[in-house]
Amino acid sequence: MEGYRFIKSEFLEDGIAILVINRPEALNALNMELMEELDSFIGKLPAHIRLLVLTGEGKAFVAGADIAQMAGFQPSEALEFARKGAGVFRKIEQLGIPVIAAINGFALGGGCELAMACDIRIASEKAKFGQPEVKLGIIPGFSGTYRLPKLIGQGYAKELIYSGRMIDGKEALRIGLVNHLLPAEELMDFVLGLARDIVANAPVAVRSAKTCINDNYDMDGRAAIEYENGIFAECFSTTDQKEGMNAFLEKRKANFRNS
Ligand code: CO8
Repeated sequence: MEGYRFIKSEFLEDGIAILVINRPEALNALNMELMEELDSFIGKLPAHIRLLVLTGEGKAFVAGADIAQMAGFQPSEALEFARKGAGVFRKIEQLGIPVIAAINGFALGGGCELAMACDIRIASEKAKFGQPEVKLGIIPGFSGTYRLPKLIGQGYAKELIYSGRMIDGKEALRIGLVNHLLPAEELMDFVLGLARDIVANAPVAVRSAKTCINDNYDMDGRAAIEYENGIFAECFSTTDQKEGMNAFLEKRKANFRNS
């Protein structure tokens, strides 16, 4: 898509889109304009796109919110920016297609929070992670205090948020912040391989699984299981369920239609 200053994109033939945060001179720091662009891009994703890969240009994924822009904020402006960022990240989390963060470099503060809003995180060995906000006299403001403990547990999340310590990919892998760690030159091939595996599956089923996992997060166990039962049953009203099962029984490759 054209007309953006801080993001660029590529659309691959399998319905895979790559969104690159492209402000390398400031290590892809998120300012309000960049956040608006992200919001607009996500809102205008073409209907045939089945999966989005998010990555950064240069040596950073995203090195956080733009400190130069935030420095003079009044509380009301900080609230507006925090709500904007949290809202955009929530839209990414709830997008009807999977989103993979290909973490090529620094993922700090708002950058780590952006990665956590994605469904799957795959990192290069050059990546570094952290929530250094307390070093700046603030706390995570794009939902980091909500998502980090859910992802890696309260104990480790508190250690990282209170200390502001930067961790490397190996540690991020060990604590479950990322799923895989790869040499930098292999990152994109690995991510696209996984992306192609995912888009080969029934799109409605992948979308339903995402909805289920996301919504179950905030439910109690009994409600979550009941909710899953309902969504599972709905799959049986789709042509893709019939196609998937018939293809298995007829020993052929399924031809899914996203319906
Ligand atoms: N904001 C603005 N500019 C940045 C940022 C940032 N977060 N990160 C890097 N830059 C700029 C640098 O100022 C520098 O600009 P210039 O060349 O004009 O001096 C350029 O990018 C290159 O950076 P460095 O020279 O510092 O590169 P190094 O390789 O030496 O260091 C680091 C890399 C360690 C990543 C270092 O740049 C750094 O510490 N950056 C800041 C990291 C940080 O603190 N991030 C958290 C920000 S706070 C946040 O994200 C809160 C989210 C919630 C907000 C809620 C809304 C109110």
